Amino acid sequence: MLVVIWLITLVSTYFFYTGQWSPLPLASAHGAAIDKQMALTMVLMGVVFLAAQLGLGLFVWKYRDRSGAPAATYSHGHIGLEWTWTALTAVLFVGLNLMGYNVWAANRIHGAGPNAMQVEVTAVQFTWYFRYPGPDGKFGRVDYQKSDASLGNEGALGLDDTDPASKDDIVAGVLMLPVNKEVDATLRAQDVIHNFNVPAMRVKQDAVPGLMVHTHFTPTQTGDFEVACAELCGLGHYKMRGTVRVVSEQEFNQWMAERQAEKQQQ
Ligand SMILES: [Cu+2]
Repeated sequence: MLVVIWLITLVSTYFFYTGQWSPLPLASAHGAAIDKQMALTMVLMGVVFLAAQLGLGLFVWKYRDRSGAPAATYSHGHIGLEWTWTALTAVLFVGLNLMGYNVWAANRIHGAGPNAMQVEVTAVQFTWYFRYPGPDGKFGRVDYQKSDASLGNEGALGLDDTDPASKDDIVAGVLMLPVNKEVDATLRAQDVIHNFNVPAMRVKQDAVPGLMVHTHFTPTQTGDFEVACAELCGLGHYKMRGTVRVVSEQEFNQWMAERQAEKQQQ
């Protein structure tokens, strides 16, 4: 028993220690603070975990059944010890909470900056649509009664083409973003609760039907990054993946100009 407990403890600690269970390489600006807070939590909790599990193994071994051992007696505990570890746990939890508050507030309580690029992210069983407001900076109206999944993109969102603001809206299946530019994403869901999770960017936010939920981040690396739905949303949840493609500003502007040209030809 001692061997099993220690083995599980030491092997799992080893994987964390060597970084094999670490998050993906960071690709966003705000993520550094999250990673720092996470690392601190893992180290503190790791020490507690190691001490508790190694101690458990030790006691299992020390008090194993032996012939001639004295009969077991019931212990009423030790008030001093109880107080000590309850207080230490409280200090640890409250302390980590206070330290993490600024990290949380920067992303969840304070909104995006005034120059952030507006993008709308719509989650629907089991895919993602990304909409850009176009040169007018305004998203056109969407009408769920007009939405038809078989049409894809604009049709799937139910974009109302009688609304002038919708004339220059671009809808894409891949989230194209320019590097080093803050993004203010408005999350929507058409059916059930989904979750817009970009692990490499440390972005994870629920998309809730009937709500416009904002989240903001700044990509710092170019390349393709996975979007995963992180809320169990039905049978196809496992394949509800998307892509964030981060490119140079110039490439982004060119892509956007091409989409606009296509749109205006329609
Ligand atoms: Cu989903």
